[in-house]
Amino acid sequence: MKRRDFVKKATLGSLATLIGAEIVFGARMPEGYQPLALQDPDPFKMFSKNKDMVVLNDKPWNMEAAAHLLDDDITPNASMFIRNNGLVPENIDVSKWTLTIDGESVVNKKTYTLAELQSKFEHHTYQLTIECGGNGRSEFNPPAQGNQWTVGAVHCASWTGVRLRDVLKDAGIKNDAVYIGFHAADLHLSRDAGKEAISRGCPMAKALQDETILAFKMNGEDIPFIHGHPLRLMAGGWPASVSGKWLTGISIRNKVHDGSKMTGDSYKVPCKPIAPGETVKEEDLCIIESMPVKSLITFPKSGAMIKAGTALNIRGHAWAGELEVANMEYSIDFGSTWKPAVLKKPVNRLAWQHFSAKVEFPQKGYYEVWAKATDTKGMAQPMLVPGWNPKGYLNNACHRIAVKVN
Ligand SMILES: Nc1nc2c(c(=O)[nH]1)N[C@H]1C(S)=C(S)[C@@H](COP(=O)(O)O)O[C@H]1N2
Ligand SMILES: [Mo]
Repeated sequence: MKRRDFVKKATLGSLATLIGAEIVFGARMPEGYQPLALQDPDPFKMFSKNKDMVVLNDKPWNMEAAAHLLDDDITPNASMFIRNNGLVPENIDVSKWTLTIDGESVVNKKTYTLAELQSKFEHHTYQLTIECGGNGRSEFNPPAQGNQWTVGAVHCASWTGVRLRDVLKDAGIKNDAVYIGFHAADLHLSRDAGKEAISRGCPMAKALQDETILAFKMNGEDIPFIHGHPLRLMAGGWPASVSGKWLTGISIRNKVHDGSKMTGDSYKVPCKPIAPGETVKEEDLCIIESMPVKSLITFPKSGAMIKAGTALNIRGHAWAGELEVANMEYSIDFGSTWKPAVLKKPVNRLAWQHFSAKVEFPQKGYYEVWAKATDTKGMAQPMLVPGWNPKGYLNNACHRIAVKVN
């Protein structure tokens, strides 16, 4: 619940707890009045986020990480970006939470409580990379509307839950099933209960993969509220918008799911490349599926200063949607020549991979270190911003940091 909404409903006692002191003349406050101390919601405290995170929007809440915050192998909550399309759910009651499996292509419509889901199906834990389709949008020219993500709308936490496949099979999948769509408890920005903030999905083949799970734990604990507590669909390697938070339902569809943000130009790119600024017809747009190969230098921070004659140990992560990263390289001469970095295998499919390199600089001066990943199909990250598209999706250009050698 947002602090503003909470304040409206809170009693004097709970207000005092939030402020951390007794409100001495509290009984004389006009009804509904918000004490000044609580008028400015602090998203860093509210969502337990690192102070270096950047707030892109507060209605809905959108926050991004900086590259150096993503240095951990397993992303902690404090550094995970937040992307909301609507208003976060109010009054979550875990004991009454249910998940309904329905749709044209379900054999038996079924509703499960959380306890049933957890006791009936086997548990699995996977580290899963999810990246917002719009990560990197801020670099497109002409600019694209939407949150101006730089590089920080990606995370790779460890998620525990049950396989979506096991649950769908328990309800029964008809032969004509082609897609699933999720339903969630957050509210449309208009607060119109008849509209869903977001209801996306994926083809059956993705829904039935081992790693596609209904998660109830993140990094070994309850999923943080803002990341989808108490239940979240996790579809690693695909645009993060498929990974529905606050999950209440899955529809098995006999056609491509047509929920909110599945239709129109949402999460779609031109099927064939277009010129920057060109308009595209809706029928020439394709739904984004697996995300493209990409990497991030998480150490050091851009702007690092080092002494001449010392080597710099850089490190970071690389990922490639449904694929693995096969090769990792770096350049200190603006991409003219590349040297190999050390690249590790993923801990499981769809988890990002760690890389490191010992970088040596020939003389004092200003350098940039660029990092480039190549996937198992031979696709490499472009050095500059790739294919312009109206909504600014899929910018997987090489990440770069500035280094000064003194
Ligand atoms: N219910 C619900 N699920 C959602 C969203 C949302 O607004 N509501 N946003 C989606 C989008 S666009 C992204 S990028 C990811 C962000 O996940 P995070 O906030 O845990 O980082 O959640 C996805 N799942
Ligand atoms: Mo997103």
